[in-house]
Amino acid sequence: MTHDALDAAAHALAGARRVAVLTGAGISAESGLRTFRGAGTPDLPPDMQALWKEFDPQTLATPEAFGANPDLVTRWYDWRRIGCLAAEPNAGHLALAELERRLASRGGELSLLTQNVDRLHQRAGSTGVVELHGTIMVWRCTRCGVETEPPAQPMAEFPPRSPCCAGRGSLLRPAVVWFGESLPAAAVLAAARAAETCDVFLSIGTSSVVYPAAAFILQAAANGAKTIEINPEPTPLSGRVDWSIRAKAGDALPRIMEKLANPG
Ligand code: BJW
Repeated sequence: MTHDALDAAAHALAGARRVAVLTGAGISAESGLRTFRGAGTPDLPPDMQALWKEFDPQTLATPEAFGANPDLVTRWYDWRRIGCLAAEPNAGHLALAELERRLASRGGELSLLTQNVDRLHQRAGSTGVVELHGTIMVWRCTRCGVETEPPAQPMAEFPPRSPCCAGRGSLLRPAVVWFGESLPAAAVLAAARAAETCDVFLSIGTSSVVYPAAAFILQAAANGAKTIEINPEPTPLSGRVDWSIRAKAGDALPRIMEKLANPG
């Protein structure tokens, strides 16, 4: 990680009033949760390699997959839900919560937009988190849409029957956004507003290949914001940001916070 990019990021954040942050699976990697894509490292054990290297998104993360095999899809999501519950927020999540408090204390504002479904930002103390791809912690009835938060142990039956409309053969599905599904309208609106009005946009731990989430940083740049990417690997948008910090979020974010606290 170069000091230049870290210094530039800290300098931009020190002068910013409105900051927008987009996070992806990479920020939770240091909590032990697997990313979907990414180079990974050969020394990672098989059960920590990127999910889409072991599993096929077409048979797990689409409404068609759920329709064809709800048993398989709900078992897979419940397995991941239990993994998320067992994980703890890491230094990257905690630094973002600290940045939000720091900005608020001087009249500024941080909008945290996440593609993650794991709720680790909220558990780290971030508020008003915009969940672009929903959350795995909440499941909803396929018939009436009523939402429920399953208890913190594996579900008892697969596919899970909906408690409200079970008599009518309806199921529970995770309240996540699958490929081909629309993102929650309120989340897209909040993200677009944050991208349009921010002074600095930080993109952290995302491969920047899934849309519309990947487009928000471009929207921010078009509106004059300074843009920063934190990722150990390059992404298709690396060449379009002001500063690329090639590091793990859990290393880079605490160091940026240190520089903000002790400028010079
Ligand atoms: C670290 C690190 C460390 C590792 N520190 N970093 C425009 C163009 C082309 C296609 C489309 C388009 N607009 C829409 C589409 C279609 C589609 C899409 O984008 N497809 C592309 C893949 C080609 N988008 C959609 O379908 C979206 N819906 C939509 O647009 O509705 C309107 C519409 C409908 C119908 C037709 C057309 C439009 C919905 C997208 C839903 C995505 N869902 C998933 C699953 C969620 C549920 C679940 O958890 O299972 O969301 S897929 C998966 O990818 C998940 C993630 O949120 C999402 C993004 O992944 P993310 O977070 O970037 O993670 P990774 O794994 O990809 O990257 C991790 C990164 O971290 C890597 O770069 C590592 O290097 C890095 N890293 N360690 C920092 N320690």
